This record gives sequence, C-alpha cells and structure tokens, in this order.
Amino acid sequence: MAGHQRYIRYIVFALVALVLLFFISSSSSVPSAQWPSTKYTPSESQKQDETGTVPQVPQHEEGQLNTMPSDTPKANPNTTPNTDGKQLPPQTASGERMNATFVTLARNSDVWEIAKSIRDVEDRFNRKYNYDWVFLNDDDFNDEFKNVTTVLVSGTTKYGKIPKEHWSFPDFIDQDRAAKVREEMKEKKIIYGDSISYRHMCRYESGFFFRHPLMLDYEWYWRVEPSIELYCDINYDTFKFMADNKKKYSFVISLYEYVETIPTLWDAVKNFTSVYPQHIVEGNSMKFLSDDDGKTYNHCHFWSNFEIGNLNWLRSQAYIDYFTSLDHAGGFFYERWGDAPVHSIAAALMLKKEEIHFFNDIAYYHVPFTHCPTGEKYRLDHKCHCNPKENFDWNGYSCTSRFFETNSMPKPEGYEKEQ
Ligand SMILES: Nc1nc2c(ncn2[C@@H]2O[C@H](COP(=O)(O)OP(=O)(O)O)[C@@H](O)[C@H]2O)c(=O)[nH]1
Ligand SMILES: [Mg+2]
Repeated sequence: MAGHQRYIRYIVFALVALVLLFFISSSSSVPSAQWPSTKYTPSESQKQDETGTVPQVPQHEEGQLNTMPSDTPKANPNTTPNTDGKQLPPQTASGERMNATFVTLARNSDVWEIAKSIRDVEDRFNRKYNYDWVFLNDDDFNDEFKNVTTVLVSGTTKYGKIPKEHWSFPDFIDQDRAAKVREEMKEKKIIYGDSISYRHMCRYESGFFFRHPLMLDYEWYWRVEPSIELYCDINYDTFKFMADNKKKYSFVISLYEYVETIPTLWDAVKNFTSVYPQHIVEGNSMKFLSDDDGKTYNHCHFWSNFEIGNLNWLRSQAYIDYFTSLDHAGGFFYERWGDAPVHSIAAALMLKKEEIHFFNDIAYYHVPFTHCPTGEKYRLDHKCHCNPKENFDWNGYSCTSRFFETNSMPKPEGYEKEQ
C-alpha cells in the first residue's frame, strides 16, 4: 500500500513539473534565434478594409521620413534616425528642367566600367535632377548592358545604334594609305596608332553624335565615359547654369595633345578659316590655342571625355562646315586626330571666349588625370573626396593657366600651393 501511494506521488509530481515547464517555455524571455522582422506587416484590422482592399504602406514623401501607421507599436527610440533637428535635403531638386541629356558612346564590353561612372554621376548629381541618358553604339546593345544601365540611371535611358555611314571609311579616303599610316604608328608605339575603331570613334565624336536621331530631341548634353569618377557633390543644375550664363562649351581638364597624332591638323584649320572666314567670331580664344596669333598651334585642348555643351551649336552651319572641311582633309585616318583637339579648336575659334566655361567645381577623374577643385572650403562644403595634391590644373602639362590668362581671370585662391 505504502509503495502504491509513493507511486501516485511520483506521477502527481511529474505532472506538476510538466505543467510548470510548459508555462516557463511559453513565456521565456530568452531571445529567439530569429532576426526581428523590419518589414511592415499590417495588423488584422488593417489587412482589409470594408471594401476588401488592402491599405497601402505609407509612401516616402519628398524630404520626409517614412512613418509607421499610428496604431502599430511605437518604434524603439534608439532605432529612429537621429537628424539632430536638421532637415534632410529633398530627394529631388525642385524647379524646371532643361532640355538636356547625358550621352555615352560605349561597347557592350564597357558595361561594368560605365556602370561605375553612372553610379558616381547619379550619387553626386543626377539623383536630384533625373536627367535622361542616351547610349550610342556601333553595334546593338545587349540585354545585359541595357538592364544594368537602366536600373542605375534615375532618368529615362535610350539606346541607339550608329548608322554604318557614320562609322566607316568615307569614299574619299584611300584605304591603302590609311593602312600604311597605322603600320607606321604601331612601330612608333603611338597610343591607339594602329587602331581602326579608335579612329572611327574620334571621327564619330567629332562630327556625328549630336546628329544621331536620339540626340535631336535635346539642346544640351553632358558626355560621360566609362571609368570616370566625380569627387564632389554638385548641388545645382549645371545645364541651367550653362543656359543662364550663355555658355556653349565647358571643360574640367585641359592639356597638350601628342604632336604625332595631329601633325597637319592646324594646316587643315587654317585652310578652313581661309575658306569660311565668316565662321570665326570676334573676341574668340585664339590666345588659348596659339602663341603667335594663329601662325602655329601650341597643342592646347580641352579634354573631351568630359563635356557639357550646347547641341545646337554643334549642329550649326558653322560647326558642320568646320567638321566637313576637316573630314575631307583626311586626318582622322591619315593621322589620328582626336575629337578633343577638334572640338577645342572649334570652341576656341567659333565661340566668344566668355561662352567657354571652366567647371572648377566639378571634381573629376579620367585616367590618368584628376581635377580636384582648388580651395579647401569648397571641397569641405561639397563633401569632396579627392586629394588636392593630385590636382592637375596647375601642373606644367596643363593648359588651364593659359585659359585663365586668355580670359583675364584671376586664378583661384591657394593655387600656388598646388603647383
Ligand atoms: N561603341 C563603341 N564605343 C567605343 C569604341 N571605342 C571606344 N568607344 C567609346 O568611346 C569613348 C572613348 O574611348 P576610350 O577607350 O575611353 O578612349 P580614351 O579615353 O581616349 O582612352 C568611350 O566612351 C568608349 O566607351 C568602339 O569601338 N565602339
Ligand atoms: Mg576614356
């Protein structure tokens, strides 16, 4: 009998222990192994309203933080962003937009290098302005190129194929002579000296990109190449700046061209100016190009891998006559004329000097040169991440000092320290 009672006591004890264990485990304060969900989940009453529609999660409004609906539990104050009472800048700049686009000439194989450039341009400028971006190619763009670039650009992207007649040897070019030149330049180890495609590229950028059907919709362009970097915030609309200040062409880096690539370019320019003297404007920047009033070219040019400019100027009769005249001289194929000296000479002779703008505030890199704005206050105010010691502007191989002198502009304060 005593053994039987003990047996029952054990069973009761075990039952009580089981009940206790159940309560402890269901109200355990030990954190679960799951990550807390950060997603907004509507409460039962919110999941459907009377009409059976699901209420929307609040949308992000301009300049405001997303807030949770009032009947969801209050967020832990430690996790709310601490803005120190400062207003966050608006996501998108207010005001009108110019009729402008970015433009990039690229191959499908350039996709990851142009992706980097777009990321920088968007982060530093275009996420606030949402301008369009036109991509041009001598081949069809593939889906990878289109998908990657479309998601990165905040504006509308457009993809154009270059017509064959703008990317081939014109019939007035002697192909044997051109092939011989490429051989010679290869031996002399002149950069891109033996490349046919590079020559088509330079000719296309010199005379055709602004006439592509996709570009005809626009008045302003900003040229972007693969693997460039932007180092400072740009907090104003550079296209509007150009329009408001009557600028037509702009640059950030200028330098001397390799003489071997353009031995007869200046002769061709002089031939053009003698046939079309009406296209040369008074008050131009000849002083930037020549130290002897036009007799010889000093090889200074604006580096055209960056350009913000006016497309109507490039489409003007003056520029078309200039390009056609140079094209017939044959130097795109019998030498290796770059689009940088071709654009620069046109801007310097066919625009008033005040119409060319130096963007000191656009901090830029294209291998191997950096433009880092002179002036520490500017760099700090605009969150710049370039090293001012790498600034090329006041280096002996840069022509930017010459541009300042041509325009009788004082050089920015502190430039001597960067020489
Ligand atoms: N579609 C196409 N684009 C080209 C070709 N060659 C160069 N480009 C583009 O033309 C621009 C200048 O070429 P790049 O290689 O950067 O020349 P670099 O800056 O003078 O060394 C870049 O935007 C290139 O993506 C080509 O054969 N086809
Ligand atoms: Mg380049």
